[in-house]
Amino acid sequence: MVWYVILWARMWKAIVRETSPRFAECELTHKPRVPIDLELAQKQHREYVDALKNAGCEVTILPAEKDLPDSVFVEDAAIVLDELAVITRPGADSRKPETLSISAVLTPYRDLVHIHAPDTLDGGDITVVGKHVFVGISSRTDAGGLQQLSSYLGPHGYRVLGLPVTGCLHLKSAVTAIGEGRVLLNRDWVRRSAFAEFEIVETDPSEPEAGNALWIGDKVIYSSSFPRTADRLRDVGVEVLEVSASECAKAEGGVTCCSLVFR
Ligand code: CIR
Repeated sequence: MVWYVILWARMWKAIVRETSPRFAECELTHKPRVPIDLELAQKQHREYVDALKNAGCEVTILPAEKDLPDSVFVEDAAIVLDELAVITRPGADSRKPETLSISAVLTPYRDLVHIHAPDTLDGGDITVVGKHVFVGISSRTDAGGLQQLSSYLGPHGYRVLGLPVTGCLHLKSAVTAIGEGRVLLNRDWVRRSAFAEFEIVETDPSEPEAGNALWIGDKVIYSSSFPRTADRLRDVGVEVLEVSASECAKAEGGVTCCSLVFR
């Protein structure tokens, strides 16, 4: 019994939410609105859940939130670290109610703290590399959100650094961790020098949106839309689990956006 509890505690957990039937009404900032195929989006989401399982996650699937078009992007509602979970206050008004159900599902796993009004912060703006927490200052995350996050994480030994995000929605559209001390980044969207102490893999210049990868243990879940950058990942020994993510991309989401992954 004791061993079972220890093994369970070490297991990766992933929280996802089924796609809203109103997904096509998603927020858009940088991309033009193009038709989203809801059935295909739902199929791709199931494929994504399978990839999470293949990467070793125990997956909790929340039911769709009918009236919250972007709620499949659970990443924006919380930041889950070993020590605590921070419930965010998303920058887009249509997304603020998404945090309610995410608080409830995280309660058994972590102590929760909250980003309070008037400040805002989206989980997609947070890239964690070890004890370094990079915070994108974007159209969704403001300086006050950064300050609140710093005050929560500083006492746990995290170094929190704000970085301007240009050209894309969130910091994680531009840079994500793909291993211990290793990042994948698009140098046109984020300051490369901020990551100088890490090993850097750059996105292929023909694939600007390729900076978003979901690292879980010894694997990376990655969109099949970026074959050139996927080759670069394989070249440095990363095991890539490819998923089709075309419909999320139309809503300005990537592979990290659709889950909260933690142990
Ligand atoms: C939004 O604009 O909020 C959504 N349409 C896309 C959010 C993607 N989330 C993420 O990158 N973490």
